[in-house]
Amino acid sequence: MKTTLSLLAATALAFCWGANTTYAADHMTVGFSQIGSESGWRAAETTVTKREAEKRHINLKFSDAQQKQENQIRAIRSFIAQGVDAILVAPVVETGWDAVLQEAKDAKIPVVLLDRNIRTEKKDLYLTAVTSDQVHEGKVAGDWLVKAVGSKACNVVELQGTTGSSPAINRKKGFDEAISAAKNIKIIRSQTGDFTRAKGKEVMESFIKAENGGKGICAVYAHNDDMMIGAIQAMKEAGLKPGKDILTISIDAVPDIFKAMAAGEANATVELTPDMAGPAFDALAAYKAKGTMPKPWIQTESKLYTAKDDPMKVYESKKDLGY
Ligand code: GYE
Repeated sequence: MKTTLSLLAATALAFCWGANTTYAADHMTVGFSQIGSESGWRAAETTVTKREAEKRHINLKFSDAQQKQENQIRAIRSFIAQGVDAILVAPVVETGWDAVLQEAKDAKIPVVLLDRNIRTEKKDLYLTAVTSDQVHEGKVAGDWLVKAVGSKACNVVELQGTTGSSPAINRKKGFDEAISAAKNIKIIRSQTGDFTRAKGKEVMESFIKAENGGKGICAVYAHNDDMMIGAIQAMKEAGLKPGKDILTISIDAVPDIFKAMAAGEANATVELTPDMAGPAFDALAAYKAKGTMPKPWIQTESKLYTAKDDPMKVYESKKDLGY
């Protein structure tokens, strides 16, 4: 009974997306609304997306929104007007997408979300989302810190990602859950560094100033490595020893965090692959060619790396991953 129902639902969904239209699986024209290049990871995602499109003979129309949602919405409308075959969106924040994604749906243009999610009541506004489990990433980070500090009292400062973005919301949630049972670990300051090195450095400077020159800080949790790299700079300029006096845990596993680990200035990171476009293009090709409905969420892996994992070897290996 269940199978029939899900088959019916899939067919209905496929129909409303116009899967009955025949498309050439390759030589698709795909519009990509990218957030910007706020971090090394985001730049790598763009590189990989362009490379994967080329490999698949996909005509990619790329738009850089410079971190602004209104630029993303404008780009999506332009893609719709151009009659592209599909649209990729990395949504800068979770909300405010219903209207423009409804326009894409009405134009029978499938949308795939990359690396971030949206919050909407209407579940059929996108074909699938290719993202990591960001709550899990925060939990992996928190679990590492709980193990690293043992029963020692530990005051943590947190550098949050972009306000209102799914990774910032979810990575905070997961980390808070992981440390909730450890009464000796407390987040004493938490502020957005907007996923950038510059803002991460600036906010960390203010934390150091507010916490007796950093003496009150036992660890930094940053929602991405780029903010951590900025924070490491701030700690060193204040005469502190990041990775030693103050533990560091962040997310993305970009090459430069492994260089910091090799120098004894960083402790751990949770890996996020920059290759979200490969699975997205594969799902789109199957959908266009055969009407195959992908799973609503294509989840990417999250692996913990620490300074014990031969950081320079990992650093070298990152060159093939779009960095
Ligand atoms: O961690 C960060 C980028 O959306 C999960 O965005 C992505 C995050 C990533 O700015 O480096």
